Amino acid sequence: MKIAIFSDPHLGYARFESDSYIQAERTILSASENADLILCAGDIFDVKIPKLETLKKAVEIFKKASVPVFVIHGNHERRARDMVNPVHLLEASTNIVILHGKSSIFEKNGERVQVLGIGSVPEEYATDAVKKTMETYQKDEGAFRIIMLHQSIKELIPGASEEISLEYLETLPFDLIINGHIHETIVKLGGRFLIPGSTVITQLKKDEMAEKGYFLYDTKTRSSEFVPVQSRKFFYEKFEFDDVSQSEIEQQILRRVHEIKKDYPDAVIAIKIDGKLKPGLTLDIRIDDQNVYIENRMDQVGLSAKLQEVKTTLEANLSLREIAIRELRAKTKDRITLFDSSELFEKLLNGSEETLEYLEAQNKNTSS
Ligand SMILES: [Mn+2]
Repeated sequence: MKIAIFSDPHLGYARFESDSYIQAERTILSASENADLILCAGDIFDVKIPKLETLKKAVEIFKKASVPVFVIHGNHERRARDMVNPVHLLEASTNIVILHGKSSIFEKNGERVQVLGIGSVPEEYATDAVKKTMETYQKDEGAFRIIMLHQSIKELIPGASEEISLEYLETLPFDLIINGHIHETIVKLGGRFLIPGSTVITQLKKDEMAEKGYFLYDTKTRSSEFVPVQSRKFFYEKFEFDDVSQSEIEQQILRRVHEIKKDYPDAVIAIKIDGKLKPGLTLDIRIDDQNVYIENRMDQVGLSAKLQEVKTTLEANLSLREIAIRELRAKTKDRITLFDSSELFEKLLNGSEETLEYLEAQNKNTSS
């Protein structure tokens, strides 16, 4: 049997709204053609209460599925117990089946697939939720068994602690473990654990340069292939400058943007600028293109230097007032030498009038 697995279409996602619809529809159409069953691992919608336009689109898109579709809800759709979420509405209007804490069997040509779904729960409850569900789970011995989740995974998130672990999931009696939530395509446990990733760009991060699409899993060979779905190209470009002027930066960036646009006119481009400007300059780059996003980190203290600064501050056990005065002193260093930073800080605390009086007095003192 062939099973198509996709996730996180985030229908209605504001920044790339039409992409979210178009790419989800292409996924459903392609999956219907290639698979006997479609699974969607949550975050079908971007928000808990989508606008009517999005709901209508979702119904139209999921109605195009010509094979059964099993889904779970994601964290973006999760609402309090007994409340209606948008996936419930989609189930009431189409043929999709929601699996939350329950399993369903799909049978074709004498072959059975049993899918257990557990929709998103807060991360700290994920392991307990799975354990609890397993207590009542009726394992179908003769079926190919799948569990589908929408959670963070301990081993995949740096610094994670309470998240459910791959180590635990691996011990469960399933042939295939599917997870949503993480928007990047990931394969683990020799192909037994699959994260298809999102079908739309949602974060302007480097990972998003990878192709969007779905997994096509073959239960006979117990292997999968990633089927790309035509989607908007994303480029993540990093620039580093040293001792340059604003116009040099602008020129270089524009050259690269034009180069990309020549091949992909509607590409989304994220540009990260790092480095140092010529002394005394500040960077104000604006590119007149709504698909170009600029992250300006010029002339900022490097991250490690910043961390060290915070550490030193903590160690010094300074009061908020002392920290503020120190910051003010650092900011005004070499620029304002006429008065004392801590004195100025006190005046600022007392209001703008007093500050102005103080500055004027200082000015008179020095010019006379
Ligand atoms: Mn998501």
